[in-house]
Amino acid sequence: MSYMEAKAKYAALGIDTDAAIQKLMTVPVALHCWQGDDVRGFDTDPNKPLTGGIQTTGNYPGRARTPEELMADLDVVLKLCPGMKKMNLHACYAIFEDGEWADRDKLEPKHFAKWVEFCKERGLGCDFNPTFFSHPMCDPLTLSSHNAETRKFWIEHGKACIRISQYLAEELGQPCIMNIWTGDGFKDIPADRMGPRVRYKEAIDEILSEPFDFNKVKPCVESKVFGIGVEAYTVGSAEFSLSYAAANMDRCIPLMDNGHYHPTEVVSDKIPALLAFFPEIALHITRSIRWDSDHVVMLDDETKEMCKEIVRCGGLEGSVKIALDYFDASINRLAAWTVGYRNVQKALLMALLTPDYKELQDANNWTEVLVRSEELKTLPFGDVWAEYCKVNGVPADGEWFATIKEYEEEVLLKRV
Ligand code: RNT
Ligand code: ZN
Repeated sequence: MSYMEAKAKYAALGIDTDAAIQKLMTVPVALHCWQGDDVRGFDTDPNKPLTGGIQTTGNYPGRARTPEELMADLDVVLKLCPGMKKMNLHACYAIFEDGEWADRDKLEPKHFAKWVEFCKERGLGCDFNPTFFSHPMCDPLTLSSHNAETRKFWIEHGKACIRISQYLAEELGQPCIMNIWTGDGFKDIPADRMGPRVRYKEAIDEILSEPFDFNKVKPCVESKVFGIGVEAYTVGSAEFSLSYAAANMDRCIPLMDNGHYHPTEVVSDKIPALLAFFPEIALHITRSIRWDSDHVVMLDDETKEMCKEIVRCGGLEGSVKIALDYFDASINRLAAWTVGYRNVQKALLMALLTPDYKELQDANNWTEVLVRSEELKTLPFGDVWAEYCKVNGVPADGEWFATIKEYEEEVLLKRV
Protein backbone atom coordinates (compact mmCIF):
# COMPACT_ATOMS: atom_id res chain seq x y z
CA MET A 1 0.00 0.00 0.00
CA SER A 2 2.72 2.48 0.89
CA TYR A 3 4.29 1.94 -2.54
CA MET A 4 1.04 2.88 -4.24
CA GLU A 5 0.90 6.08 -2.21
CA ALA A 6 4.51 6.89 -3.00
CA LYS A 7 3.90 6.15 -6.67
CA ALA A 8 1.02 8.63 -6.71
CA LYS A 9 3.11 11.32 -5.04
CA TYR A 10 5.89 10.97 -7.60
CA ALA A 11 3.34 10.73 -10.42
CA ALA A 12 2.02 14.14 -9.37
CA LEU A 13 5.48 15.48 -10.23
CA GLY A 14 5.48 13.68 -13.55
CA ILE A 15 7.69 10.81 -12.37
CA ASP A 16 6.88 7.21 -13.23
CA THR A 17 8.30 5.12 -10.39
CA ASP A 18 7.65 1.79 -12.15
CA ALA A 19 9.60 3.00 -15.19
CA ALA A 20 12.46 4.15 -12.92
CA ILE A 21 12.58 0.71 -11.27
CA GLN A 22 12.59 -1.09 -14.62
CA LYS A 23 15.25 1.22 -16.02
CA LEU A 24 17.66 0.78 -13.14
CA MET A 25 17.45 -2.99 -13.49
CA THR A 26 19.13 -2.73 -16.91
CA VAL A 27 22.17 -0.78 -15.75
CA PRO A 28 25.31 -2.79 -14.96
CA VAL A 29 27.19 -1.71 -11.83
CA ALA A 30 30.47 -3.51 -11.18
CA LEU A 31 31.17 -5.01 -7.77
CA HIS A 32 34.89 -5.02 -6.95
CA CYS A 33 36.19 -8.36 -5.71
CA TRP A 34 38.99 -6.69 -3.70
CA GLN A 35 36.80 -5.56 -0.77
CA GLY A 36 36.66 -9.21 0.29
CA ASP A 37 40.34 -9.78 1.04
CA ASP A 38 41.87 -6.32 1.57
CA VAL A 39 43.29 -6.17 -2.00
CA ARG A 40 45.65 -9.11 -1.47
CA GLY A 41 44.80 -11.47 -4.33
CA PHE A 42 46.04 -15.01 -4.80
CA ASP A 43 49.15 -14.74 -6.96
CA THR A 44 51.76 -13.58 -4.48
CA ASP A 45 52.52 -13.94 -0.76
CA PRO A 46 49.29 -12.89 0.97
CA ASN A 47 51.26 -11.34 3.82
CA LYS A 48 53.24 -8.99 1.61
CA PRO A 49 52.59 -5.29 2.09
CA LEU A 50 50.10 -3.56 -0.17
CA THR A 51 52.05 -1.11 -2.32
CA GLY A 52 51.23 1.56 -4.90
CA GLY A 53 50.14 4.21 -2.43
CA ILE A 54 46.91 2.47 -1.45
CA GLN A 55 46.24 1.17 2.03
CA THR A 56 43.76 -1.00 3.84
CA THR A 57 43.54 -0.47 7.57
CA GLY A 58 41.93 -2.65 10.19
CA ASN A 59 42.05 -6.35 11.00
CA TYR A 60 38.41 -7.28 11.29
CA PRO A 61 38.19 -11.07 11.34
CA GLY A 62 37.05 -13.16 8.39
CA ARG A 63 39.12 -12.02 5.43
CA ALA A 64 38.75 -14.37 2.45
CA ARG A 65 42.01 -16.28 1.96
CA THR A 66 41.23 -18.48 -1.02
CA PRO A 67 39.20 -18.25 -4.23
CA GLU A 68 36.61 -20.55 -2.67
CA GLU A 69 36.21 -18.31 0.35
CA LEU A 70 36.03 -15.15 -1.75
CA MET A 71 33.43 -16.67 -4.05
CA ALA A 72 31.36 -17.93 -1.11
CA ASP A 73 31.41 -14.43 0.41
CA LEU A 74 30.49 -12.84 -2.89
CA ASP A 75 27.55 -15.19 -3.19
CA VAL A 76 26.13 -13.93 0.08
CA VAL A 77 26.57 -10.30 -1.01
CA LEU A 78 25.18 -10.76 -4.52
CA LYS A 79 21.93 -12.04 -3.05
CA LEU A 80 21.59 -8.91 -0.93
CA CYS A 81 22.25 -6.38 -3.68
CA PRO A 82 19.53 -5.36 -6.13
CA GLY A 83 20.14 -4.37 -9.73
CA MET A 84 22.25 -5.68 -12.58
CA LYS A 85 25.48 -6.78 -11.00
CA LYS A 86 28.75 -7.25 -12.79
CA MET A 87 32.01 -8.54 -11.29
CA ASN A 88 35.22 -6.52 -11.27
CA LEU A 89 38.44 -8.51 -10.94
CA HIS A 90 42.10 -7.65 -10.59
CA ALA A 91 44.78 -9.72 -12.31
CA CYS A 92 46.15 -10.75 -8.91
CA TYR A 93 42.97 -12.79 -8.42
CA ALA A 94 44.14 -15.34 -11.00
CA ILE A 95 43.23 -18.87 -9.95
CA PHE A 96 45.95 -21.44 -10.46
CA GLU A 97 45.20 -25.11 -10.52
CA ASP A 98 47.26 -28.23 -9.89
CA GLY A 99 50.22 -26.43 -8.35
CA GLU A 100 50.72 -24.29 -11.45
CA TRP A 101 51.72 -20.63 -11.06
CA ALA A 102 52.37 -17.86 -13.59
CA ASP A 103 53.91 -14.47 -12.99
CA ARG A 104 51.95 -11.42 -14.03
CA ASP A 105 53.64 -11.07 -17.41
CA LYS A 106 52.64 -14.65 -18.24
CA LEU A 107 49.01 -14.68 -17.12
CA GLU A 108 46.59 -16.34 -19.50
CA PRO A 109 42.82 -16.45 -19.94
CA LYS A 110 42.76 -19.96 -18.49
CA HIS A 111 43.79 -18.54 -15.12
CA PHE A 112 40.41 -16.84 -15.04
CA ALA A 113 38.37 -19.82 -16.24
CA LYS A 114 37.03 -20.41 -12.73
CA TRP A 115 35.85 -16.81 -12.57
CA VAL A 116 34.17 -17.20 -15.95
CA GLU A 117 32.37 -20.23 -14.59
CA PHE A 118 31.37 -18.24 -11.49
CA CYS A 119 30.03 -15.36 -13.60
CA LYS A 120 28.25 -17.60 -16.09
CA GLU A 121 26.42 -19.49 -13.38
CA ARG A 122 25.16 -16.21 -11.98
CA GLY A 123 24.56 -14.40 -15.28
CA LEU A 124 27.17 -11.72 -14.61
CA GLY A 125 29.50 -9.76 -16.87
CA CYS A 126 33.02 -9.04 -15.70
CA ASP A 127 35.39 -6.08 -15.70
CA PHE A 128 39.14 -6.42 -15.29
CA ASN A 129 42.23 -4.63 -14.01
CA PRO A 130 45.91 -5.29 -14.54
CA THR A 131 47.61 -5.30 -11.13
CA PHE A 132 50.57 -2.91 -11.25
CA PHE A 133 51.26 -3.02 -7.49
CA SER A 134 52.21 -5.28 -4.57
CA HIS A 135 54.79 -7.22 -6.59
CA PRO A 136 58.59 -7.60 -6.49
CA MET A 137 58.91 -6.12 -10.01
CA CYS A 138 57.73 -2.70 -8.75
CA ASP A 139 61.07 -0.88 -8.53
CA PRO A 140 59.00 0.95 -7.12
CA LEU A 141 57.78 2.29 -10.49
CA THR A 142 56.16 0.05 -13.09
CA LEU A 143 55.18 1.30 -16.55
CA SER A 144 57.07 4.57 -16.04
CA SER A 145 60.27 3.05 -14.65
CA HIS A 146 63.57 4.18 -16.18
CA ASN A 147 64.58 0.52 -16.10
CA ALA A 148 63.73 -1.07 -19.46
CA GLU A 149 63.46 -4.54 -17.96
CA THR A 150 60.89 -3.38 -15.39
CA ARG A 151 58.90 -1.60 -18.06
CA LYS A 152 58.99 -4.62 -20.34
CA PHE A 153 57.64 -6.87 -17.57
CA TRP A 154 54.73 -4.56 -16.85
CA ILE A 155 53.95 -3.93 -20.53
CA GLU A 156 53.75 -7.69 -21.00
CA HIS A 157 51.42 -7.79 -18.00
CA GLY A 158 49.22 -5.14 -19.58
CA LYS A 159 49.10 -7.03 -22.88
CA ALA A 160 48.25 -10.28 -21.09
CA CYS A 161 45.40 -8.41 -19.40
CA ILE A 162 44.05 -7.19 -22.74
CA ARG A 163 43.89 -10.82 -23.88
CA ILE A 164 42.20 -11.85 -20.64
CA SER A 165 39.70 -8.99 -20.92
CA GLN A 166 38.82 -10.02 -24.46
CA TYR A 167 38.31 -13.56 -23.20
CA LEU A 168 36.04 -12.36 -20.38
CA ALA A 169 34.00 -10.23 -22.77
CA GLU A 170 33.60 -13.05 -25.28
CA GLU A 171 32.77 -15.72 -22.74
CA LEU A 172 30.28 -13.57 -20.84
CA GLY A 173 28.79 -11.66 -23.77
CA GLN A 174 29.23 -8.23 -22.17
CA PRO A 175 31.94 -5.62 -22.70
CA CYS A 176 34.85 -5.79 -20.26
CA ILE A 177 36.09 -2.48 -18.87
CA MET A 178 39.86 -2.87 -18.41
CA ASN A 179 41.26 -0.21 -16.16
CA ILE A 180 44.90 0.83 -16.18
CA TRP A 181 45.96 2.36 -12.90
CA THR A 182 49.47 2.46 -11.51
CA GLY A 183 50.66 3.94 -8.24
CA ASP A 184 53.80 5.24 -9.98
CA GLY A 185 55.01 8.41 -8.33
CA PHE A 186 57.55 9.93 -5.95
CA LYS A 187 57.59 10.77 -2.27
CA ASP A 188 59.59 13.91 -2.84
CA ILE A 189 59.97 16.63 -5.42
CA PRO A 190 61.19 14.98 -8.63
CA ALA A 191 64.31 16.08 -10.47
CA ASP A 192 62.66 14.86 -13.65
CA ARG A 193 58.88 15.08 -13.98
CA MET A 194 58.76 14.64 -17.72
CA GLY A 195 60.76 11.42 -18.14
CA PRO A 196 58.38 9.12 -16.24
CA ARG A 197 55.35 10.60 -18.00
CA VAL A 198 56.81 10.10 -21.46
CA ARG A 199 57.74 6.53 -20.53
CA TYR A 200 54.27 5.93 -19.10
CA LYS A 201 52.65 7.23 -22.28
CA GLU A 202 54.81 5.02 -24.50
CA ALA A 203 54.19 2.00 -22.26
CA ILE A 204 50.40 2.41 -22.47
CA ASP A 205 50.79 2.80 -26.26
CA GLU A 206 52.54 -0.55 -26.31
CA ILE A 207 49.93 -2.25 -24.17
CA LEU A 208 47.16 -0.95 -26.40
CA SER A 209 49.02 -2.16 -29.50
CA GLU A 210 47.91 -5.63 -28.46
CA PRO A 211 45.00 -6.45 -30.81
CA PHE A 212 41.52 -6.24 -29.28
CA ASP A 213 37.96 -5.40 -30.25
CA PHE A 214 37.06 -1.98 -28.79
CA ASN A 215 33.42 -3.02 -28.73
CA LYS A 216 34.33 -5.78 -26.31
CA VAL A 217 37.33 -4.47 -24.39
CA LYS A 218 37.23 -0.94 -23.04
CA PRO A 219 40.68 0.04 -21.80
CA CYS A 220 40.61 2.98 -19.37
CA VAL A 221 43.25 5.16 -17.79
CA GLU A 222 42.57 6.15 -14.18
CA SER A 223 44.17 9.32 -12.88
CA LYS A 224 45.20 10.12 -9.34
CA VAL A 225 46.33 13.13 -7.36
CA PHE A 226 48.63 11.42 -4.84
CA GLY A 227 49.09 8.26 -2.75
CA ILE A 228 50.67 7.31 0.55
CA GLY A 229 54.44 7.36 0.10
CA VAL A 230 54.10 9.14 -3.24
CA GLU A 231 52.89 12.49 -1.96
CA ALA A 232 54.89 14.82 -4.20
CA TYR A 233 54.26 13.53 -7.68
CA THR A 234 51.97 11.06 -9.48
CA VAL A 235 52.94 10.07 -13.00
CA GLY A 236 49.33 9.37 -14.07
CA SER A 237 47.97 12.73 -12.95
CA ALA A 238 44.57 14.09 -14.02
CA GLU A 239 46.00 16.04 -16.95
CA PHE A 240 48.16 13.14 -18.06
CA SER A 241 45.36 10.58 -18.02
CA LEU A 242 42.71 12.77 -19.56
CA SER A 243 45.09 13.86 -22.31
CA TYR A 244 46.05 10.26 -22.97
CA ALA A 245 42.41 9.24 -23.33
CA ALA A 246 41.64 12.28 -25.51
CA ALA A 247 44.54 11.51 -27.81
CA ASN A 248 43.50 7.85 -28.11
CA MET A 249 39.74 8.00 -28.33
CA ASP A 250 39.57 5.06 -30.70
CA ARG A 251 40.95 2.66 -28.10
CA CYS A 252 40.80 4.16 -24.65
CA ILE A 253 38.38 5.92 -22.27
CA PRO A 254 39.04 8.09 -19.21
CA LEU A 255 38.24 6.77 -15.74
CA MET A 256 37.53 9.07 -12.80
CA ASP A 257 37.73 7.80 -9.23
CA ASN A 258 36.12 10.38 -6.96
CA GLY A 259 38.79 9.75 -4.31
CA HIS A 260 41.49 10.95 -6.67
CA TYR A 261 41.02 14.69 -6.71
CA HIS A 262 41.71 17.64 -4.46
CA PRO A 263 39.15 17.72 -1.64
CA THR A 264 37.10 20.59 -3.06
CA GLU A 265 36.92 19.13 -6.57
CA VAL A 266 33.80 17.12 -7.37
CA VAL A 267 33.47 14.38 -9.96
CA SER A 268 29.75 15.14 -10.36
CA ASP A 269 30.73 18.31 -12.21
CA LYS A 270 33.40 16.53 -14.24
CA ILE A 271 30.93 13.93 -15.62
CA PRO A 272 29.18 16.32 -18.06
CA ALA A 273 32.48 18.06 -18.80
CA LEU A 274 33.98 14.81 -20.05
CA LEU A 275 30.81 13.63 -21.77
CA ALA A 276 30.88 16.78 -23.87
CA PHE A 277 33.95 15.25 -25.54
CA PHE A 278 34.03 11.49 -24.87
CA PRO A 279 31.31 9.10 -26.05
CA GLU A 280 32.16 6.86 -23.08
CA ILE A 281 33.66 7.42 -19.65
CA ALA A 282 34.20 5.18 -16.63
CA LEU A 283 33.80 5.82 -12.92
CA HIS A 284 35.08 4.39 -9.66
CA ILE A 285 32.60 5.39 -7.00
CA THR A 286 34.23 5.59 -3.59
CA ARG A 287 34.32 7.79 -0.48
CA SER A 288 37.42 9.59 0.59
CA ILE A 289 37.99 11.11 3.99
CA ARG A 290 40.77 13.71 3.76
CA TRP A 291 42.62 11.53 1.27
CA ASP A 292 41.96 8.59 -1.04
CA SER A 293 40.95 6.55 1.98
CA ASP A 294 38.52 4.29 0.10
CA HIS A 295 35.85 4.27 2.78
CA VAL A 296 32.55 2.50 2.11
CA VAL A 297 30.28 4.54 -0.15
CA MET A 298 27.57 6.38 1.76
CA LEU A 299 24.33 7.83 0.46
CA ASP A 300 25.91 11.26 0.77
CA ASP A 301 25.38 14.41 -1.23
CA GLU A 302 28.20 13.83 -3.70
CA THR A 303 27.22 10.22 -4.40
CA LYS A 304 23.69 11.48 -5.11
CA GLU A 305 24.96 14.33 -7.26
CA MET A 306 27.22 12.02 -9.27
CA CYS A 307 24.30 9.68 -9.91
CA LYS A 308 22.08 12.64 -10.81
CA GLU A 309 24.62 13.69 -13.43
CA ILE A 310 24.93 10.14 -14.77
CA VAL A 311 21.16 10.07 -15.27
CA ARG A 312 20.84 13.65 -16.60
CA CYS A 313 23.65 13.12 -19.09
CA GLY A 314 22.10 9.93 -20.47
CA GLY A 315 24.80 7.82 -18.86
CA LEU A 316 22.45 4.95 -18.15
CA GLU A 317 22.27 4.29 -21.89
CA GLY A 318 25.81 2.95 -21.75
CA SER A 319 28.06 6.00 -21.96
CA VAL A 320 28.98 5.86 -18.26
CA LYS A 321 30.58 2.64 -17.00
CA ILE A 322 29.87 2.43 -13.30
CA ALA A 323 32.09 0.57 -10.84
CA LEU A 324 32.68 0.66 -7.09
CA ASP A 325 36.12 0.98 -5.55
CA TYR A 326 36.64 0.89 -1.80
CA PHE A 327 38.19 -1.42 0.74
CA ASP A 328 37.63 -1.30 4.46
CA ALA A 329 39.28 -3.96 6.63
CA SER A 330 37.98 -2.53 9.90
CA ILE A 331 34.37 -3.69 9.57
CA ASN A 332 32.58 -6.81 8.34
CA ARG A 333 33.70 -6.97 4.72
CA LEU A 334 30.42 -8.39 3.42
CA ALA A 335 28.48 -5.62 5.10
CA ALA A 336 30.93 -3.10 3.59
CA TRP A 337 30.32 -4.48 0.11
CA THR A 338 26.53 -4.60 0.61
CA VAL A 339 26.07 -1.17 2.16
CA GLY A 340 28.15 0.53 -0.55
CA TYR A 341 26.49 -1.32 -3.39
CA ARG A 342 23.00 -0.67 -2.08
CA ASN A 343 23.88 3.00 -1.59
CA VAL A 344 24.93 3.40 -5.21
CA GLN A 345 21.68 1.72 -6.25
CA LYS A 346 19.75 4.06 -3.98
CA ALA A 347 21.48 7.11 -5.40
CA LEU A 348 20.78 5.97 -8.96
CA LEU A 349 17.14 5.30 -8.14
CA MET A 350 16.84 8.72 -6.49
CA ALA A 351 18.31 10.29 -9.60
CA LEU A 352 15.76 8.49 -11.75
CA LEU A 353 13.03 9.86 -9.47
CA THR A 354 14.23 13.44 -9.84
CA PRO A 355 12.24 15.69 -12.19
CA ASP A 356 14.22 17.49 -14.87
CA TYR A 357 14.40 21.19 -13.99
CA LYS A 358 16.18 22.12 -17.19
CA GLU A 359 13.31 24.24 -18.46
CA LEU A 360 13.16 26.14 -15.19
CA GLN A 361 16.89 26.75 -15.44
CA ASP A 362 16.60 27.93 -19.04
CA ALA A 363 13.87 30.33 -17.92
CA ASN A 364 16.19 31.58 -15.17
CA ASN A 365 13.63 30.43 -12.65
CA TRP A 366 16.13 29.57 -9.97
CA THR A 367 13.60 30.17 -7.22
CA GLU A 368 11.48 27.28 -8.37
CA VAL A 369 14.49 25.06 -9.01
CA LEU A 370 15.47 25.56 -5.37
CA VAL A 371 11.97 25.15 -3.95
CA ARG A 372 11.22 22.00 -5.93
CA SER A 373 14.63 20.39 -5.36
CA GLU A 374 14.34 20.93 -1.63
CA GLU A 375 10.78 19.66 -1.39
CA LEU A 376 11.73 16.54 -3.31
CA LYS A 377 13.93 15.56 -0.39
CA THR A 378 10.98 14.65 1.83
CA LEU A 379 9.12 12.53 -0.70
CA PRO A 380 8.68 8.86 0.32
CA PHE A 381 11.75 7.55 -1.46
CA GLY A 382 12.04 4.67 1.04
CA ASP A 383 8.82 3.12 -0.22
CA VAL A 384 10.02 3.12 -3.81
CA TRP A 385 13.36 1.66 -2.68
CA ALA A 386 11.54 -1.11 -0.79
CA GLU A 387 9.56 -1.87 -3.93
CA TYR A 388 12.78 -1.93 -5.97
CA CYS A 389 14.27 -4.47 -3.55
CA LYS A 390 11.10 -6.55 -3.74
CA VAL A 391 11.03 -6.55 -7.55
CA ASN A 392 14.71 -7.59 -7.50
CA GLY A 393 14.05 -10.38 -5.02
CA VAL A 394 16.46 -9.01 -2.42
CA PRO A 395 15.75 -8.08 1.20
CA ALA A 396 14.58 -4.58 2.09
CA ASP A 397 16.49 -2.31 4.46
CA GLY A 398 16.35 -3.73 7.95
CA GLU A 399 16.09 -7.27 6.61
CA TRP A 400 19.51 -8.14 5.21
CA PHE A 401 22.01 -7.52 7.98
CA ALA A 402 20.87 -10.58 9.96
CA THR A 403 22.03 -12.78 7.07
CA ILE A 404 25.51 -11.32 7.33
CA LYS A 405 25.63 -11.62 11.09
CA GLU A 406 24.66 -15.25 10.84
CA TYR A 407 27.28 -15.87 8.14
CA GLU A 408 29.85 -14.16 10.33
CA GLU A 409 29.04 -16.51 13.22
CA GLU A 410 28.96 -19.62 11.12
CA VAL A 411 31.70 -18.98 8.58
CA LEU A 412 33.82 -15.85 8.99
CA LEU A 413 34.73 -16.22 12.65
CA LYS A 414 35.93 -19.75 11.99
CA ARG A 415 38.58 -18.47 9.56
CA VAL A 416 41.53 -18.38 11.91
C1 RNT B 1 43.86 3.26 -6.39
C2 RNT B 1 42.86 3.18 -7.46
C3 RNT B 1 42.61 1.80 -8.03
C4 RNT B 1 42.58 0.72 -6.98
C5 RNT B 1 42.09 -0.61 -7.44
C6 RNT B 1 42.43 -1.70 -6.47
O1 RNT B 1 43.96 4.48 -5.82
O2 RNT B 1 41.66 3.74 -7.05
O3 RNT B 1 41.48 1.81 -8.80
O4 RNT B 1 41.80 1.11 -5.87
O5 RNT B 1 42.55 -0.87 -8.69
ZN1 ZN C 1 39.95 3.52 -8.30
